[in-house]
Amino acid sequence: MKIERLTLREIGMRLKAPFETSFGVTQVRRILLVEATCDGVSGWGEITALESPSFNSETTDTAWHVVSDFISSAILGQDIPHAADLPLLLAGIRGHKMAKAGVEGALWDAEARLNGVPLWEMLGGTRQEIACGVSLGIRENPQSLVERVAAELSSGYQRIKLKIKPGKDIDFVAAVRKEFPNILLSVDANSAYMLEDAAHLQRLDSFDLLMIEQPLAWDDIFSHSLLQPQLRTALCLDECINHGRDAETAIQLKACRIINIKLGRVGGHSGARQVHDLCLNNSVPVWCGGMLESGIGRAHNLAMSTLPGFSLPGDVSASSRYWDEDIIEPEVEVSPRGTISAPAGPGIGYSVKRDLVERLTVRSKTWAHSA
Ligand code: OSB
Ligand code: MG
Repeated sequence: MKIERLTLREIGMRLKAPFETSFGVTQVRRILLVEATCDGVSGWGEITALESPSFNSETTDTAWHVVSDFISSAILGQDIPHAADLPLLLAGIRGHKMAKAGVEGALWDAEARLNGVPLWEMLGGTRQEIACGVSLGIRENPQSLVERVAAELSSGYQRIKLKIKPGKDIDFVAAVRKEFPNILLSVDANSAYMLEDAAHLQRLDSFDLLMIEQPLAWDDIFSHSLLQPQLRTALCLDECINHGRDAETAIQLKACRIINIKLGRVGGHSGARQVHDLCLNNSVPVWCGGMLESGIGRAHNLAMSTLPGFSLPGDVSASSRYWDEDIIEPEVEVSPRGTISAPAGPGIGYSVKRDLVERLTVRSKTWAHSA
């Protein structure tokens, strides 16, 4: 498949409500979309970097720079057998996994469309529908969090994840657990604690949580391996896992018992499959994380979540929880049972609303191979 044309664009999308994590509040997303044309067919990908380097070291602007100044020239006019071969072309560019993942996503969509098959099937997906959970931002007080949880449960979501940080943790989790004794409940600290907080984190053991996600530093697997034996609750790593080797390290060190896979963080579908396969072989459950994506990123997350190792509900939820109007048709919808069906159409299985994308576009650049 020949990579003939690449368009990079930045769109601005306003979240329905601000989303607060331990590292800050997000209200307006600056999202980069990638459209790649291969053998005359175009595919779409999303770059999931945030606006600031607060989750990992990438940002919307670093990804713009890396795609514009390095990735575009490395791939334009290249003929590769499969989208999965992209990492080889980009081996000379270190890091910048989210930038690479957005481009790889566009190639996977294009390849699946060229073959006339759904992306999820091409990836080796085995489930027709995926189990969905929600990630709830930090709230002002426990009572408003409990109300939010009640609303999500009544929509059918199968697992509730609460964002926590020091000072906004025990009371919030206790209130939710008291009101809902039997739900699947987890917490995500986004690296807000230190190993010295182990005794404090042990207090979470009494709430029968499914997992505690990424309590310690974003780049420190070793400290998690010292914390895990001090807790009854399973740890889950998010920020720490950037490729198969990190997953291997975490599993060998027993730094966690569950791994969250984010397409952007691990560099795209091929990196995600490596982490997935390794976890499956080691009986470590995985689930799909989210980065407040538009419908394009959401559709890629859905496709990935159909792989057999995704045995826990992920953070992939309905478009309407985030956006007044999403950029895909139909929007991502969740059944009353808290599931999303894998689409039957080719590629990501959703069509991109080009008019809306155009209206939301802040800047764009196109590279075409002439020959
Ligand atoms: O750590 O999972 C995270 C959002 C932005 C950055 C990091 C994270 C999150 C979420 C939201 O938890 C997941 C989503 O609903 O997209
Ligand atoms: Mg997380």
